[in-house]
Amino acid sequence: MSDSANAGELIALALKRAGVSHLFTLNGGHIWPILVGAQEHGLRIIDVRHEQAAAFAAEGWAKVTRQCGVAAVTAGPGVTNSASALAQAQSGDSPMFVVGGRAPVARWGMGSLQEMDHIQVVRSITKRALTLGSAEEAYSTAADCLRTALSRRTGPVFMDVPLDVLFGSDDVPEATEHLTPDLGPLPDPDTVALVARLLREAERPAVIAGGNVWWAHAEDEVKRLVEDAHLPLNVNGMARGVLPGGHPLFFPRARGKALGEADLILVIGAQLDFRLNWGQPPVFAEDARLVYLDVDDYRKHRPAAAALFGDLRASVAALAGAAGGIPERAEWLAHLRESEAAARARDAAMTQSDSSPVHPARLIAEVDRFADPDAIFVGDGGDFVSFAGRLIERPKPGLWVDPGPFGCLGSGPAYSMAAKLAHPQRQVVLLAGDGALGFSAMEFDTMVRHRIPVVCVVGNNGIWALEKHPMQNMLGMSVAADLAPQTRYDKVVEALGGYGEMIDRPDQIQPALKRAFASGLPACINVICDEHAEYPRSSVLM
Ligand SMILES: Cc1ncc(C[n+]2csc(CCOP(=O)(O)OP(=O)(O)O)c2C)c(N)n1
Ligand SMILES: [Mg+2]
Repeated sequence: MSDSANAGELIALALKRAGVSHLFTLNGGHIWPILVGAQEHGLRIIDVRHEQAAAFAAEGWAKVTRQCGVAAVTAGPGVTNSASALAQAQSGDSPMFVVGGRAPVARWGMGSLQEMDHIQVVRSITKRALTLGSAEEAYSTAADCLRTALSRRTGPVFMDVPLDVLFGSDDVPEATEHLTPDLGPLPDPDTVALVARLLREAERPAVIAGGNVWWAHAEDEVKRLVEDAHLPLNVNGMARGVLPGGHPLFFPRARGKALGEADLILVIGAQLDFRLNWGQPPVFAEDARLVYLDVDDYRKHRPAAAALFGDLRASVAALAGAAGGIPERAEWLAHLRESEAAARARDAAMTQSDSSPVHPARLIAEVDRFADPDAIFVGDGGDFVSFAGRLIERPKPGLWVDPGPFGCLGSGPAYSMAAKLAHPQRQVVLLAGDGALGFSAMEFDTMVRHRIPVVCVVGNNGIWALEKHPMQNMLGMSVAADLAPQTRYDKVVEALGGYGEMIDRPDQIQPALKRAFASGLPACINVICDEHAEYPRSSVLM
């Protein structure tokens, strides 16, 4: 390496030294020095077919590794194509860094190719958005962007680099920048003691844990807290798997009772958004006292009896230490267990259906039965993913990835490829609705070229079910809610060099999965599903 390098190389070097191993991208002249720098410094470059996939892959990388995922996209349309992923990362707190090209400063305002002030567009969907001012700042600013993405409330950071700045050069720095993320203040001991007292006094305590538990690496601490203090747990977002299915303190199917009848609710790393009915009845009991533990007070719009904001892992650990030895509320837990068991029994009829075309719940149950305990499931779709989210339980967090509250269809193929790249030894199963798969099926070409053998199972019902069924229920009719029946997505994947087959009976599912994994190729099992099998939804998602 020579003593000086252009800004592109310096950015690549900062990434490499910060531990970034993969760069998701799609070519464009505005980012050539970054691509050349990445190649020089040994980052694995995964070039996709649409910038949306580059940015979603970076986000997916973050979701399965908790490292900052990185994408480089060209100026103008490259950046606008990554906007959905930035917004999804912002609403799901995924740490990612998107580097964009930018028209040169020297001709700014004169109408260069793809000239656009990206910052105006991405400011509201990122934690931080900036334009690099000079090659001298390239290395330290890139390192600082990674640190920002991983600090406090984690999230997406965007930096664009004007073409003339990118070709400017500076000395290569010797060591890496200081990269330790800022996790926020440590918990106040008096507040910890207060929360422990509230817990001790509560008769019907309950816990809801959300995605920040995952981002803060606090899953073991949450487990310790609920086990030591005998607290019933519900989870959402990336906190899925904090307790495994069947754990005596885990109540995914009795959430309504646990939170709706509690007198004290610990909200740990979760937002009071639509998923929790904004913290209002009937999901949250009207007169329950609330306690917040999170990195900050974002979306905590209900008064609380106490709050610990800051280093979430340290807060939960402190509380677990202070709350141990609280006696079990046997009656409360028995009441919840009864409700949990009844709800699980009700699902059996769906998961055992022998119908052809296949009931989506049966398909999900079969895939779940087939998969390894450490398999990573990626969900991308409507009702099909709702069935999966309800029926598939993971033994650990990080083994279930979905779009989160932003809900962007089409993120699945990119999330899956990132998951498989991060964990090559594990099975990665993409559960895709037929509608969802249409958004980015061309990424199977990326998977073929880069040898990323994800197995995709399509719940092919020929409709946009999550819209069609509610539309019919609410409006008595549906518009623009149909797809073609039995579209050959398997042939699309086969044509791109992958493995594909189409099936329509439940007994064909296990053998097809076996063949798909044995092929060693990116694969698509296209399963014709019953379009009338409606997801039993209690509310319209809005
Ligand atoms: C980018 C984007 N466009 C539209 C929607 C609205 N939407 C949510 S679910 C859904 C239907 C999905 O259909 P499919 O993937 O076939 O799954 P199914 O519901 O049929 O199981 C639609 C259109 C969305 N969430 N994201
Ligand atoms: Mg569908």
